[in-house]
Amino acid sequence: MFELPKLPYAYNALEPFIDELTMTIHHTKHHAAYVDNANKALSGTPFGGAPVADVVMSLDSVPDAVRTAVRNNAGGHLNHSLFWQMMGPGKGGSPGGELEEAISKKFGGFDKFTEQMNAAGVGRFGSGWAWLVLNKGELEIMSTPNQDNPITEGKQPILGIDVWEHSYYLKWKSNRAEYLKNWWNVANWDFMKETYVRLIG
Ligand code: MN3
Repeated sequence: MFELPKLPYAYNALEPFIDELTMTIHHTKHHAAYVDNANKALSGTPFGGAPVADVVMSLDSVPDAVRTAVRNNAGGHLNHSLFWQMMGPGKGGSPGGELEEAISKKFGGFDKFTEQMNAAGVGRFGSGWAWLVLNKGELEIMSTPNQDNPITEGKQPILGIDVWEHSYYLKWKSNRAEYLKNWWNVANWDFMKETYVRLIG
């Protein structure tokens, strides 16, 4: 059974970039619903006690009857569990270290990287995520629809930004580009660097 993880900071901690009401609803309603619905879909399947990343990695083996529900809700649980850790109060700036070197080399500089991530987020039609992933050892920017996570296609997520309207609409209204521009002020690079170093280990 999955459980809703505690938010690692207060609901108002990411102000003014992400507002308290958005964070409260996003965590206590949206994420909580993904957890509940994933538990319902997986009960009675062999995946009942499996870690959420294992489930999302093995969607092909999930019974047909519940596969779509698992894809959306276990995916939503995994994505948001990562997303809360990818943000933090008093964060932002650039990653430094090996991750920044790799980003600069791949994308032609850190600013070019954030521009391309923002473009991936703005370009995602409807709901989804913009991602920085490792694909066969290479950094890559991509986006996914709905609650799909890159691990389903064998890519390792380093950073994911939620571009569902529920993640920005109360504050930024229809301006997803402005939300994305401001999102970098809460980027918790310590978490992304830890992930990167573990993956390239
Ligand atoms: Mn969301």
